[in-house]
Amino acid sequence: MHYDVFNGDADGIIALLQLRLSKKEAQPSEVTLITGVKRDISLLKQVDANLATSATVLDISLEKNNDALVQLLEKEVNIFYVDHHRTGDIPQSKRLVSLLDTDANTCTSLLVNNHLSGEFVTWAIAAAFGDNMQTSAEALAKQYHFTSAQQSLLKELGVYINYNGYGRSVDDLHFHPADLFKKLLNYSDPFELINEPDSVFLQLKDAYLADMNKAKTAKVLTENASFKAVQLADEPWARRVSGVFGNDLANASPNKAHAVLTLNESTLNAGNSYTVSLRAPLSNKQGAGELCASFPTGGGRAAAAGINDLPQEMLSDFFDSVSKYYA
Ligand SMILES: [Mn+2]
Repeated sequence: MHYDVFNGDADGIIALLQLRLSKKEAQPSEVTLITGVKRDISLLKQVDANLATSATVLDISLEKNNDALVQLLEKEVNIFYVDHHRTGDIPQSKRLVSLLDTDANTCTSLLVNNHLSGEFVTWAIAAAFGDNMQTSAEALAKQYHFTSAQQSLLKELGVYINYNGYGRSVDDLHFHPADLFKKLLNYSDPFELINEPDSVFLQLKDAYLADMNKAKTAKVLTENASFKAVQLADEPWARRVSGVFGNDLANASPNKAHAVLTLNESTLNAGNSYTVSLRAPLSNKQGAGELCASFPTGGGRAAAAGINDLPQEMLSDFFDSVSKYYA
């Protein structure tokens, strides 16, 4: 049994899409898909080490999946691992083939695109836009002579697929990421999907625009020259839109760091806490991962990171350390 393990965002879904559409890759006959909401990155432990003979792992931090990876390798499971998040120590094994690059301007779909020598570059461009890698996406689009109208459509597609990955649980999402992947697998050319009436593209677009419209009412918690933090309601629409809304804020003020916070439902015996998504300034893509990792339940990449459960009493500490870091 082969397992495809992938992040439920645009980058994870489209990385797998390129591999499964490919005529260059040997395709597994029997596959189990493992994915989840974008934040759910401890996915590798869901692979059944007794059933698995091989696994493809995409767009989830090796550091966060190290234990499960080591166990699978010990059980002689062959692993193909492609990712751009923090790696931590990389296990040495002849059963592990990896493409790992933590450069802030690359993403898993771009690494897969290189691996496939551009076989599905149109999809890769959409994924890079979806992961908010504007510069890399535009450079690749230019290299392949896409018009600016085509670029905007691919950007929309990437943003909408990415938007679908955000939520506390898959119940918040419009499509389960595994279902969305299966739908997209019908299109080797994303423009075919974009031009189809009543397509998934249009369904996601309508939902995205409705949620973004609501997000414009977000409360500003703090704002200074280097940092802005806003709070969204604890409702499914807000949990869905938080990530892409953060990208929008970042694009509007490229020299500022941005945080989007949503209040978590208080758990029994616990005070209020926040889910935090932090983006480094686009002009200075560093530090976000370390800043978040210095708080309990935090982590991520240099350019974009998060904290799953920031206690209310640490809020001002967090604001201070982010403002100071980027000042
Ligand atoms: Mn990614």
